[in-house]
Amino acid sequence: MVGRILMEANSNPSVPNTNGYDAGSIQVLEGLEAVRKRPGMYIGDTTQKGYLHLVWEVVDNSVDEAVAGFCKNIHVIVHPDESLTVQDDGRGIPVSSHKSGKSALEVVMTVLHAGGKFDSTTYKVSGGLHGVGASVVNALSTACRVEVKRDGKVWRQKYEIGVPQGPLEEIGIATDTGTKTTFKPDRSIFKDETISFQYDILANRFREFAFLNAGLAIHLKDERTGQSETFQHSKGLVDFVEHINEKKKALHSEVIFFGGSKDEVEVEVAMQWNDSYTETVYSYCNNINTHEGGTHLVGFKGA
Ligand code: 0RA
Repeated sequence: MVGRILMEANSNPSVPNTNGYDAGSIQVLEGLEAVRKRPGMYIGDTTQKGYLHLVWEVVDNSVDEAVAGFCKNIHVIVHPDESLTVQDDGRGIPVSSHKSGKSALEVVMTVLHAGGKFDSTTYKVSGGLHGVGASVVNALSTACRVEVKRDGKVWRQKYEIGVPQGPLEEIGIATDTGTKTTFKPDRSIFKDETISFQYDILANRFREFAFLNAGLAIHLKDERTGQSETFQHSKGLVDFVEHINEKKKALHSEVIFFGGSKDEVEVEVAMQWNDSYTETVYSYCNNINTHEGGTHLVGFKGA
């Protein structure tokens, strides 16, 4: 589904003033309305789970950039006011003008399903069954700010509940590239006061990402508590299996590892026997744990 995120010139009191930006346009974002009206359709639910989904959406986009081979570091910072920043050192979301006259960045941030994936050749692999993209996170945030470093410049655009608060602006010079997104979830959507970015849940997912994507460094910092950690595993799946077998007695010291690719499908396997009677098998597809298995696991077991 593709829908624009705009609203009829402020007829809806839940949409903030766009400060004259796009004021001439009666065009508006049914998409934004759809997301805000039925958030569950886009992020599952509006409990703790849906709230964390916002983080996964934004981090997934940076992980995709890492899978594509352009990003080595992802910083995730939880701020004291429960806003959250995801910063990567990838190529930066393109800022060039789209045929609509809007920047590619604005399209990514305001049009449903235009996030990250651009075209089928850019990313061969993209996880996220729920890859609904940054525009959904934007629509469900009271404030969102994206900064892109590209072509020697720093670009920035700000939004409130998905609505741009001005044009994409050039705000400085850059010597490197990347994308930084800061968003503050709208607590009129996530009403339960006990909902928060739980450190351990974030840490566990980022650890898993680091095992699944050898070399990728994910730096987590919680400014609410001062806690911080970097997840990085140069040996990827081999490190993962060693971690899983840490408290067990391995029957051979070296983890068996092999992989290959065919028809643009890449496969990796790591395994190590231990002296227990139970088998532990984890299978993933595009960074997502396939709890119910699949043809990848059937093929492996058959072989
Ligand atoms: C498509 C094309 C290009 C960059 C990205 C997507 C991109 C998206 C995100 C989202 C978060 N971080 C990101 N980093 C990169 C650029 C293609 C090019 O430069 O040729």
